[in-house]
Amino acid sequence: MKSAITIALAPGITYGPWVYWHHLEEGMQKAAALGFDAIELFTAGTAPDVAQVQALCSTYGLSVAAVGTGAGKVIQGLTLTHADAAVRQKAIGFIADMIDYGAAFGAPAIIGSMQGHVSASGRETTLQWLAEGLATLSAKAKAKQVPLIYEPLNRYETDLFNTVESAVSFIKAHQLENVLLLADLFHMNIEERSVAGTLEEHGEYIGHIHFADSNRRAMGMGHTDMEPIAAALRKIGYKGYLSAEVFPLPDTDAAAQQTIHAFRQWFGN
Ligand code: LER
Ligand code: MN
Repeated sequence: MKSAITIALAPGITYGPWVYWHHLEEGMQKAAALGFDAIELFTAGTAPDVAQVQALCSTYGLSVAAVGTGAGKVIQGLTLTHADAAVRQKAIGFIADMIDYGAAFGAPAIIGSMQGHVSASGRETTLQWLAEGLATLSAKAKAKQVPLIYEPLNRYETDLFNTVESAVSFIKAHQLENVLLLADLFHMNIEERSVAGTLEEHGEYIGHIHFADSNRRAMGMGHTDMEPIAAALRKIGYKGYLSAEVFPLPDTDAAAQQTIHAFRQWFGN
C-alpha cells in the first residue's frame, strides 16, 4: 500500500477537504519531507502543465496518485447527469481531458461530484446518462492504460450511489469494464453498514482510497476504528494508494503529519 496526500490548486476554491493548498512545489516538498509516496491533485483543469509536474515529481521523488475532476462541477457547473445534453457532453469532454492529464503521470482520474444528482427526468433516465458517460470515459481511460475511478458519495452530496455495493451492482449491470471504485472512508463511515466488511466483500473493485477519519480529519483525529479496516485491506491484497482527502485541521502540517503517522501505524512502511 502506498501513501498519498492532496494538493488543491484550483484558483478561487478556498474551502474543502484538501491538505496542501495553492502552491504545488511547496506542497510536494513538504509531502516528500514527510515520506509520502505520492500526491493527489485537485486542479481546475489540465494546469499546471505536465512537464512542470513531472519535473517536480522527479525532483522530490513523488508520484501522482490520482487527479480529481470536481472542479468541473464547482467552477463550471458540469455533471454527467445534467438535464441539458450539451452540458453532459461538456462534462464528458472535461473529464476526458483530465484522463489524458492524469495518464501522463500514470494516474487515474476520479469522478466524484461530477456524477451529479438524479435529474427531473427521473432516476432511470439519469442512470442511463451516467452509464453512457462512464462507458465512454472508461474506454478512453483504457486506451491510456489507466482505470477510471468512480466514487460513491454520502447522501448529502449525491442521490445516485451512496454505497460501494450499489455502485458495484451498477457497474456490473452496465458491464462497465475498467471502472474501479474509490472507497472514501469518510463517505463510507456515513453510509456503510460495515466499512471493513464492504472492503472485504468488494475488494476487486477498489481502485483508490481516500484516507479520512469519521469527521473528515486526518486518520486518527476522529472515531473511525482503523484496525478492522487495515486488516480488510491486507486481506484483499490492496496495493493502491491511501490518499489523505481531509481538511487541513487543526492546520495543514498537523494534518499531514498525522496522516503519515497513521499510515505507518497501520501499514508499517
Ligand atoms: C467529495 O466529497 C469527495 O469525496 C471527492 O473525492 C469527490 O470529488
Ligand atoms: Mn473523496
